[in-house]
Amino acid sequence: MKLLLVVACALVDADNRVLIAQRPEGKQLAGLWEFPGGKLDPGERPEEALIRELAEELSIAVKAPCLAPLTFASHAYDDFHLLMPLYVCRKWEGFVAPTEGQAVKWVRARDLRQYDMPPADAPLVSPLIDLLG
Ligand code: 9L3
Ligand code: MG
Repeated sequence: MKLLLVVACALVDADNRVLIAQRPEGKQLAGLWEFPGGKLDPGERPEEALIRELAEELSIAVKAPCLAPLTFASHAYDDFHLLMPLYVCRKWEGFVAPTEGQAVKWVRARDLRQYDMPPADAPLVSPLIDLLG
């Protein structure tokens, strides 16, 4: 099975809330709430992909994504195996402005379970609650 590498980010604001984005209509998994991110371009390092994806999707410039992923999602879809590190980031420049028409929300970690998430993202919630309370 093909391995797909995707990066995701838990953006955390000053009130310890985490940003989730709703996948737009027309995309796979439309309507589900995810941690923003996307596929690595060929040869790209994960941290570079994270900075690029958040600039493209949310118009922000991430500064110093934490050095190591908090955890990894690993999920086998029908046609590919998704491996996705989750980075935590508290520093960025600019204001979050979604560029793909996606809805976004700032949510306390413990409230994340109230949102329907892709199967890869849902298991990332527990480690985030452990980190953020
Ligand atoms: N995906 C799952 N959870 C996420 C992200 C950013 C992506 N938090 C999955 C959805 C798609 C694949 O990874 O199957 C590629 O993502 P995109 O490029 O369609 O956003
Ligand atoms: Mg994306």
